[in-house]
Amino acid sequence: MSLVFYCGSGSPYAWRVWLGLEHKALAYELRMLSFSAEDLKTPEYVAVNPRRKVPAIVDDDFSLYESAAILEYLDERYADRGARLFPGDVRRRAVVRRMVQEVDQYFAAPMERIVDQVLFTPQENWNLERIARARATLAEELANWEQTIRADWLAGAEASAADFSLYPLVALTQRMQRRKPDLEVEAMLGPRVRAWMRRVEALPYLRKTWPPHWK
Ligand SMILES: N[C@@H](CCC(=O)N[C@@H](CS)C(=O)NCC(=O)O)C(=O)O
Repeated sequence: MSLVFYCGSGSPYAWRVWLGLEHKALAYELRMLSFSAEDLKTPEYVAVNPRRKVPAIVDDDFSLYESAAILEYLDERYADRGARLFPGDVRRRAVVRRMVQEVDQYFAAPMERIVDQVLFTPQENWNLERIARARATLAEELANWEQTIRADWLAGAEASAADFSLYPLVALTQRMQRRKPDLEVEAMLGPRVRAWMRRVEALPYLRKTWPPHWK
């Protein structure tokens, strides 16, 4: 078996796959691509992911991109390894899939709008109204997650793809605050979300997957 994981430091989508690989205790080769060196635009990488984004994996002769699909693939292909990312029970599995969708549909979009402004736009050109609208949406979403959490993990007693999808985006939101302190991210985090974050941060492999340029 040869499993190659193409990652980019700080990408929340790549980070979820990294957490998934570690959770399942899979052996993989990490290839950390550089956005600034344009590694994602090389013909070799475009052959793996024509959308020129991370993450992607190559499992022997099979390439796959899109982080949510990768998590499902890894869990099914390596069902007998490590812990599950999606529960075996059909209804519980449907709930985890729903949560991953909710993260991608409702949390990721405003997060990307903030990243686009705060990280990739010179400060003098920031659209403060756009940032404020995105922040308000994130605050609403975090309030929803605060209500959703009823156990140790988002979908119950065990960590799942849902936790690995949401956590990197919340961590990235906190990171944005370093550039724009009045985002007041901490004010958006309720007690259950905070306790959940501490549980994710206590996972033995979390540090290993921390974005290298954040360390
Ligand atoms: N829906 C994709 C999103 C992947 C994505 O947007 N990756 C970003 C990094 S966070 C990327 O590679 N961007 C490169 C670029 O736009 O040049 C997934 O879930 O895998």
